[in-house]
Order: sequence, then C-alpha cells, then structure tokens
Amino acid sequence: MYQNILFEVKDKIAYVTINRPEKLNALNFQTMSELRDVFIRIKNDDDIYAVIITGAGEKAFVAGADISELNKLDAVTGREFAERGQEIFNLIENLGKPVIAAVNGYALGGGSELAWACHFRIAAENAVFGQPEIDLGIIPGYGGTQRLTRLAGKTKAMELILTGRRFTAKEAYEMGVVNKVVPLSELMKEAEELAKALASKPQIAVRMAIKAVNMAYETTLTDGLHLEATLFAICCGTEDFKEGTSAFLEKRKPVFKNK
Ligand code: CO8
Repeated sequence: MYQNILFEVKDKIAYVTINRPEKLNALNFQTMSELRDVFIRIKNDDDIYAVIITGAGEKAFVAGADISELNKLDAVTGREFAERGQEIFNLIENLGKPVIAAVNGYALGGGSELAWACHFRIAAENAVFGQPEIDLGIIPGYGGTQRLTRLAGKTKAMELILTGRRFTAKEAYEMGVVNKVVPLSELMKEAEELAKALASKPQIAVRMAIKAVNMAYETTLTDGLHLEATLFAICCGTEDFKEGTSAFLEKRKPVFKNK
C-alpha cells in the first residue's frame, strides 16, 4: 500500500516502520506524504489506541530529511517544505493517541525532530541523536528549534543546534529527552509493553491528558489551568470515570469501555 512505510495494526496498536534502509530511512517527499497519510488513518481509526514508530534495519531510525532533495530548495520551496513537515509532525503530536518512538540507531536532523514530536522516546543503546543541520548551512526546520528547546531547555538546545554535534542514547537520557534506554534486541518488546499498558487505560482520559500536557508550553499558567479544569470536567462526564472510581471503592479491577 505504501512505498516507503510499513504499516500494521495488532491488538489496538499501530506499527509504523519507515522503510528506506538503503538510505538510512531518510525522509524524502514521498515518505513524508506517506507518513501524513498513515497518521491521518490512525487518528480516524477508533480501534487504534497507541502507536509505535521505528525505522527499518538496525542502523537507523531516520538519518534526517533527504539531503538530495534539500539540496534543490530555494527560499520559497524551503519554507513550503518546512511548513509541510511541521504540519505532519504537529499531526503526530496532536494525534490524541500516544505515539512511541522506538529509536534504533541514527536519529539525525529530521529524524531527531520526528522523535521529539512523539509522546515517548525509547532509545536503543546504539541510538545516536543530533541536529546536524548547521553543517549543511541550514537550521532545523521540522520543529527542532522549538521542541528540543522545550524538552532539553535552552542551554542544551542552543549548544546542540549550534554545534550540530551528535549525542548518544545515554546522554539523551541524562538530558531527559528520552524515557528509557534499552539494548537494541529489547527495543520493540519494551515499546510494545509500554503501548499495551497505554492501550489498557481509559482512552478519553488519555486523550485529555495528552491535550493538557501539550498545551502546557502554549499558554499562560492561568489559561493552562482553565483548560485543565475543562478537560478534567470532560473526564468526569465519562462512564470510565464512574467505573474507575467505583472499582477502586469496591476493591476490584476496573473494566473500561472508553465511553
Ligand atoms: N539524506 C539522503 N541520503 C542519506 C541521508 C540523508 N539524510 N543519510 C544517509 N543517506 C544515504 C547515504 O547518502 C548513503 O547512500 P548511498 O549508499 O546511495 O551513497 C546511504 O544513506 C548510507 O549512508 P552512509 O554511507 O553515509 O552511511 P554511514 O554509516 O557512512 O554514515 C551517517 C551514516 C553518519 C548517518 C551519514 O549517512 C550521515 O551523516 N547522514 C546525514 C545526516 C544528516 O545530516 N541529517 C540531517 C539532514 S538535514 C535535516 O534533516 C533537516 C530537517 C528539516 C528540513 C526542513 C525543510 C525541508
């Protein structure tokens, strides 16, 4: 169905694999179009509760935007490309379902930016992150200047974006930009366990939580708290809220219906 993406759904979990291993899964125009398409499908599919995104092969998650295409951009098309990519990564960040990046190997430039847009990042020990755009005469254009700064803080983001240096999974973990580092052989198992745990939660509350946390960097504290109260109230109107609280009081396991 797709040329550069593998897509599978199993037990409420969607698996998206960027599949151009001969080019280290670099994001060309075609791959970005397919990513857009697949995430719209996932968003609209009520039977998908969580997503795992990874790269084909053992060497790379995504080694960046495709430099052979970048090389042809001018000021007009450069803006269009950046905005189109940002729209796709915004779609992922605002999917309403948790997206886990299972980072296997190089995650450079647009590859790091893709991981930053996800809700969780599990890195294999061989993962290598970086925003090397500076050495190509550009800056990150798929959200790196904004999301890495929010995730790592301004001091670190400024250093990483201006030097373009690569950093390991261990450093990424110490910086707080990945959730966990695991051996490569355990990466998918680890991501799957997390996805299954997330899929077992009441899905309306999951959606409200993602929205509330995403908005934390977009608003003032006053507006953010107002939004939180509104989203909290929506949760209070669900059957799952009654079930979750009743189950606690009755000392039994809740059975959520996602209603
Ligand atoms: N684009 C295109 N092709 C790539 C890319 C890439 N980003 N990365 C690797 N490839 C290709 C190589 O050209 C090579 O192809 P071929 O076999 O046909 O020569 C193949 O993949 C294998 O790569 P290498 O032989 O280079 O493998 P190595 O193990 O020697 O090196 C590296 C691996 C270190 C990952 C190296 O490939 C590399 O440095 N890649 C480029 C990394 C990079 O700079 N990425 C950032 C790109 S810029 C970006 O992502 C900006 C995003 C925002 C754009 C917004 C506007 C559009």
